[in-house]
Amino acid sequence: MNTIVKNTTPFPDQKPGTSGLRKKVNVFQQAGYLENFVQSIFDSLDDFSGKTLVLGGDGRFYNRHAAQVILRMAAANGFGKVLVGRGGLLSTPAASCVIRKHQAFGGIILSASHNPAGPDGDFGIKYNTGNGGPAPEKITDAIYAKSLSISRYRTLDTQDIDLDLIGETRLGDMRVEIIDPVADYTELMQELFDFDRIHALINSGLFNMCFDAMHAITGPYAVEIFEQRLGVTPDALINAEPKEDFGGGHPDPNLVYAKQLVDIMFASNGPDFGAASDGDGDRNMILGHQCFITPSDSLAVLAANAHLTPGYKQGLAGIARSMPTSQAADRVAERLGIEMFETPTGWKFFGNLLDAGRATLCGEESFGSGSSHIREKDGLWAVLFWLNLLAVHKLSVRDIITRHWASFGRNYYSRHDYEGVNADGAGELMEKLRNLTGNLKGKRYGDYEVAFSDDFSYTDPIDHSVSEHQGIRIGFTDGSRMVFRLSGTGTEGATLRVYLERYEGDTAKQLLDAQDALADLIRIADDIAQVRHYTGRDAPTVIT
Ligand code: VG1
Ligand code: CO
Repeated sequence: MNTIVKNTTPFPDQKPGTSGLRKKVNVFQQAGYLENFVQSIFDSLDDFSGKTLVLGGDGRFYNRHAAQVILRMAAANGFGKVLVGRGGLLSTPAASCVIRKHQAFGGIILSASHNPAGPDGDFGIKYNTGNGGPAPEKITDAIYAKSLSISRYRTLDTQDIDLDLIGETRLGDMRVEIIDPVADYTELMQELFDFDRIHALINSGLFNMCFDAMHAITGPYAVEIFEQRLGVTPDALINAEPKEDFGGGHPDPNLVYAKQLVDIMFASNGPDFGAASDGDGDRNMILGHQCFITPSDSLAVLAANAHLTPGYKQGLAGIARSMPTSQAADRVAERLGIEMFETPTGWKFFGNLLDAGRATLCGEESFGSGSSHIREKDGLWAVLFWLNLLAVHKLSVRDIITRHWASFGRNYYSRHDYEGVNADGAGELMEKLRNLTGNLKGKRYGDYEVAFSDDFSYTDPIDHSVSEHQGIRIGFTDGSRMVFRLSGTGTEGATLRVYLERYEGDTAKQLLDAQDALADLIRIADDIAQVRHYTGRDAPTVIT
């Protein structure tokens, strides 16, 4: 088996976004496109010869092909060993878990997360470092720079290997070990949560749940954990069979795209607890019977109750949330007397805080929560965390959240997405807002007075790296906020995200519909940013 060096020319568009490189499948199918990016990753890393790489993905179309290409290139570039999930599969949190547990040099995850899959859908690839977390900007910038000047890549002249057979084989001088994608992850979950207690709740006859895997990667994980270990009946798992095109769906666990689950949960005789995860298994949506928990509230509830679970009974070092995430968790941190961090959007910004032991729980408003157990957000972890709390409190999901609000106050919250809008218009909107930020302070809009406004810039407290232009924030004197930013994960046009938040301390006023409670702010946001004008849209595509 010979190493071959192939000549290639750069592609100009291989800049990783919020979470790796995501493009339409047919972009990845261009000759050399995937190879260029993989070689650029390898060329950006310190010496890895003889070391171990982890490889797996969410199982979408092109996953298998890409896994074979990457294996050949890893061998030709001198890795000593690759750990691959059987079938080329690993959920994002499981990949992070495997990297850490086996002390690998790093890992490559094949996923475009919740973006639709299939030959006409999206594909994605990202690199995670030895701590199990997404590569920081220093590395993603280096990868992009390499991709712009690449002239050759290394691969092997060899056949595909069988990815479905657990065990070890060789590819050139490199060992390839095919591992059970579910085992290490399941073991970690059992260390963190009280499986006996959850098992007792599930088998009490008084509790019903429904988990929606959305035909994506969490299916096999849900079967192993919920069915085999916790005794959930098979009918409580829906869409649990992974498909290469995610069943034609959009595996984004929110009220719009997880409609089947939402309908089940809001039916008059619906289950007590419902949850869904996304394409690569790092997101979660939590529902009670006729009750939706916003991801920001979920983070606050997990933080306030963490000491009741085995994995977090020592308490939390600190909490970190992305900037647009509501300030509900800040109130919990304040009461607990622990540090609170506000980072830019994207899990990579939590890595240093977790590594330094400054933060234990992290969360994003975009249905992401996680902890120091790994370095990615973790969908099933959040579901198990909630199940553990339900088993301890013996309360309904609705009671848990209303008691939380009564104790801490409620941060009414909503995100309005304008998907696939004209990129020039969206850019102009942001540019105009950026120019406005200097002159908004003191301005009045109805009952609201602007207290501050800026383009969010973050200085990492550990390595002091600075990330600028992370979204326009407008804060009001009563603590309400609005945030505007453009998505960094889309593959078509631009997506404008508008995040809205208002605090309500009065228990009597905490049970309004979020859209009603935020109606004034929604109007003000349109007034300030001229959203309709610049997007040409009358209403958001998705409201969460
Ligand atoms: C979105 C979310 C962000 C999340 C990212 C990756 O990014 O807003 O919070 O970290 O997706 O999640 P953006 O740039 O489109 O707003 V996932 O589940 O796609 O890995
Ligand atoms: Co995801």
